[in-house]
Amino acid sequence: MMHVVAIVPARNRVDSVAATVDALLQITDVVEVLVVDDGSIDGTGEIAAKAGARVVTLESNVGKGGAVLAGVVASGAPQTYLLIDADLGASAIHAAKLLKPLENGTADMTIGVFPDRGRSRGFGILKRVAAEILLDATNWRFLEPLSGQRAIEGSLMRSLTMAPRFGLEVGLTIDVHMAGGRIEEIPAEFSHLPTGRGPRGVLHRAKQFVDVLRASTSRLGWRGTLESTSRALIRRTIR
Ligand SMILES: Nc1nc2c(ncn2[C@@H]2O[C@H](COP(=O)(O)OP(=O)(O)OP(=O)(O)O)[C@@H](O)[C@H]2O)c(=O)[nH]1
Ligand SMILES: [Mg+2]
Repeated sequence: MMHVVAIVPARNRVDSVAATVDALLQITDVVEVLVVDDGSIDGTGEIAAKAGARVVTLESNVGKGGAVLAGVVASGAPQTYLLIDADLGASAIHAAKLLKPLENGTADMTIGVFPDRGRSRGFGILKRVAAEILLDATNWRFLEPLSGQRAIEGSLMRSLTMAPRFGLEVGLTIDVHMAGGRIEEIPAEFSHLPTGRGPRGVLHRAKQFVDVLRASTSRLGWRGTLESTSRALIRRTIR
């Protein structure tokens, strides 16, 4: 049996956080679910606590990377972390699959790959840019470079510097690779609540874009980031 702490960064997810917590608590190795309430104004923290999570409350919004770091700091020293988005709801139960390779000692970080139908209905451009950045950094083409569903070996996670805001995932992949960690993508039957293509979705993507480029620039330099990004964008126009 492993000793797993699940960290769920959440901002205004009163709609889905309770079901997410509930599902994670059903996973045998999960000893605690830590919801980091990042300046929510909709009662996310209260409902998460009612569902059985320990809640870390951040008074004002610090962003996903900072919230996960706050979770790690509050976590003690578990053997393994699960990072799970608050909008997974009941499908968070499938996070159990992410733990297997760590339990077997064949990976240091696993990344959950959504089934096609559960994928973001975003624009795909950011995903392509992130995939290209990670290809250059790691020599591996990731299917789901932005997936926030991960299992990570505990001491490795505690040794890393989290990239701010939505740079978190790209930063983690680069940093785990640089630290010599083995990374594996695992298909899992997750589903989430996509932001979609409306104004909120566009704003969300724009913010994510800036954060991903920042995470890349601070790790690979601006020249490398520019190269990967332009290659991803040019390929998109040619197709
Ligand atoms: N800590 C923190 N978490 C956030 C913030 N914004 C979003 N999140 C959380 O990050 C996770 C992913 O956010 P989503 O809005 O689902 O983003 P996404 O899945 O990349 O976007 P879509 O594919 O469009 O759904 C969820 O658990 C959110 O609650 C924030 O400002 N701070
Ligand atoms: Mg989502």
